[in-house]
Amino acid sequence: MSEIVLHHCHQARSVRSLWLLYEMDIPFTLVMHDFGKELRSEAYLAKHPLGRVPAMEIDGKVLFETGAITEYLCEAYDSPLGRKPGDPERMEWLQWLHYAETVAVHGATLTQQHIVIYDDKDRSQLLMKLEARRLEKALEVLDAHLQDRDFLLADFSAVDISVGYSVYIAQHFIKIGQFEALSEWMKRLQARDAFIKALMPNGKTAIYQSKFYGITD
Ligand SMILES: N[C@@H](CCC(=O)N[C@@H](CS)C(=O)NCC(=O)O)C(=O)O
Repeated sequence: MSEIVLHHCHQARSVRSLWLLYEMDIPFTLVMHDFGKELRSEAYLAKHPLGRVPAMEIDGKVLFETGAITEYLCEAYDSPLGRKPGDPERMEWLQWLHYAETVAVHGATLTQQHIVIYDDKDRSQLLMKLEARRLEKALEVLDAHLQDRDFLLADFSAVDISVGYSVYIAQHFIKIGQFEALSEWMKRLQARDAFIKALMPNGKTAIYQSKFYGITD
């Protein structure tokens, strides 16, 4: 069995890896970081050259990028949450795995605009509007896909985790109640023990202090 260490910040993309580890019931060590300067320490930059989370140490080697971590863990542990080459759902599994980042980048830009930049004069209303609209369109695609199914594939899989985290972030900027199938899917995901555990308050500062960040004008 591999020795796994996950570097994580509360509510950051590393939630995907943490949630997956809990779903897979794999033993690991969790190293929590504060979101901010701590990630730029020399020690952490040696693990992730951009000082981002997650970084996962696996038997002394470091792997970063949530998509790669998801694919690696599912393969290495032969998990039913993955879809191996040759599986009829392999193509769709890969598509949603990467779509998770298409959704997340809009959430990340909006996080930067609303939260990381704290002086109003430095924010761009235009960028916030544009990104909120692009995020909404990306959610529309998910809602349409989820019309007649409970999960992105036939059963719950690792891609529900990857995309689910992106929608968790999106909820801070877009009212997802307008998307019925997407909202029901999110409720199913948020009720899972592993999701609840991965997002449990843990003494570290939350990135999202408010439930919703709207555009002011
Ligand atoms: N595509 C990467 C994105 C990683 C990423 O940007 N993580 C953010 C948290 S959501 C981060 O660590 N930001 C810290 C920073 O930029 O200082 C992945 O999926 O792992």
